[in-house]
Amino acid sequence: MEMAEIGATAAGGSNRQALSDDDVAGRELFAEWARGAGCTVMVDRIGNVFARRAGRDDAAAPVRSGSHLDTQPTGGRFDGVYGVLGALEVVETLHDHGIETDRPIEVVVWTNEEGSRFQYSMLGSAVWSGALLLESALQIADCDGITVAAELERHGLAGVVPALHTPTAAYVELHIEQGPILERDGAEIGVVTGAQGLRWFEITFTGRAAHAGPTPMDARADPVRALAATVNAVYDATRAAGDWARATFAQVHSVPASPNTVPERLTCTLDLRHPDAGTLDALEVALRDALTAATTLTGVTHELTRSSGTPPVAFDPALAQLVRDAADALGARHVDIVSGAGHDACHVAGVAPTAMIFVPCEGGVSHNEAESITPEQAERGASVLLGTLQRAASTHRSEVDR
Ligand code: HGY
Ligand code: MN
Ligand code: MN
Repeated sequence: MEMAEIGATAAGGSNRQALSDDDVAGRELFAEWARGAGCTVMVDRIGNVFARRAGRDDAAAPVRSGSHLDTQPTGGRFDGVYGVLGALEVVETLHDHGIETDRPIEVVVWTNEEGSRFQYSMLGSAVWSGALLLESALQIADCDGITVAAELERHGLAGVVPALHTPTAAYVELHIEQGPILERDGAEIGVVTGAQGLRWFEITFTGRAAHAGPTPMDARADPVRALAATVNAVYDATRAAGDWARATFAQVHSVPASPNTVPERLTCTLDLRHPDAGTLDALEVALRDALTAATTLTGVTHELTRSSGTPPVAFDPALAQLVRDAADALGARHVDIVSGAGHDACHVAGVAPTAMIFVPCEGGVSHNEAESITPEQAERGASVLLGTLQRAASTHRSEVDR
C-alpha cells in the first residue's frame, strides 16, 4: 500500500509508467527496503535492479525472483508490484529469522515490463536474456520522442553492469493471475507451467483527406472504413481459433482528427495471443489477408510492422514441482495453469530454469484500477514463494553449477 501511494490515481489504482519520476521513486523505495533487509543493490545498463542477499556459498549461481514496478496508465496496485514485494518479503523473513541459504538470493525489478510508454513489453528482461540488443532497446522512444537512453541518463539509472544474463540456478516470479480461472475453480495457488505467445503489431492505414460534407461515401478513401473491415475480419478469425485466442486493438489515432474531415491516416496497435505458435501464425496470416481485403474494398493502403512479442513458453517442470511441494507443505489448494499474460519470466525462461506462482485476483480483473487481492491471498502466495525459493536455494537440489 505504501508503494501504491507513489503514482496513485484518483480511482485507487496506479500510474507509474516506465522510467517516469514515479517509477523511479518506486524503485528508490524498493532499494531502501532491500538495503534494510541486508541486501546490496545493483543496477544494470538497461536499469534492471538486483537486490542481492548473500548465500553460504556466495560464488554459487543465485536464485532470482522478482517482477516489475512499472504499471499501466490506469493500472492496479498489484500487477508486477506483488511479485517484487513478495520476493522482498521472503528476503526480509529470512533476514529477520537469521536463516541462511546455500545460494545467494536476488530480488529483481525489471525495466519497462508493461511496454505502454516505451512500446516494447518486457524490455528489461528481453535485453538481459539476449532477446533484444541493448542498443535497440536504448533508442526506443515514447510518444513525445523521449528515448529509453535519455530517461535512464536523466535518472542516473544507466548502470555500468552489463545488462546480460549470468548463471541463474532458478528464477521464480510471483504474480496475480489477471484472469478468472483460479477464482472460478476455487484454487488458492496457480502452478504456472507456461505462458501463451504474444505478438504486437502497429498498423498504418493511409487514405485521402476529404471534406465530410460534399464528398460522396463511395468517392472516399476512408481509413476508418479500412480499420472497421480489418477489425471485424480479425475478430471472426480469433473466434474461429478457439477460446484461448486473443486479439486486442487499441491506441487508435487518426490524422487529422477533425470532425468534418475524412482522416488521411490512421494508426492502431494490435496485440495477438495464443498458447500455440502455429495458431498464432494462422492468426497473423488472417490479419494480413484482412488488410489486403480492406485495401481492395476501400482503396486505402496499409503498412504492418511487428514491434515485440514472445513465443509460447513452457516453464521448468522440476521447478514447477518445487512450487507444488511448497504449496502442499502449506496445505494450499493448487492447480496447474498456463498464463494468459506475458511476464518477464517468459524471457528469463530462455536462459534459466523458470517457474511462476499465481494467486487469484478479484473477478480476474487486471490492467484496471479496481484490481484487487485479499491480504490472505497475498500472504499465501508469498509463503509458497518462500518455500519454493528455500528449496531452490539449497545447492544439493540443482545441477546448474556442474
Ligand atoms: O501484456 C502483458 O501480458 C503484460 O501484462 N505486460
Ligand atoms: Mn505484470
Ligand atoms: Mn501488466
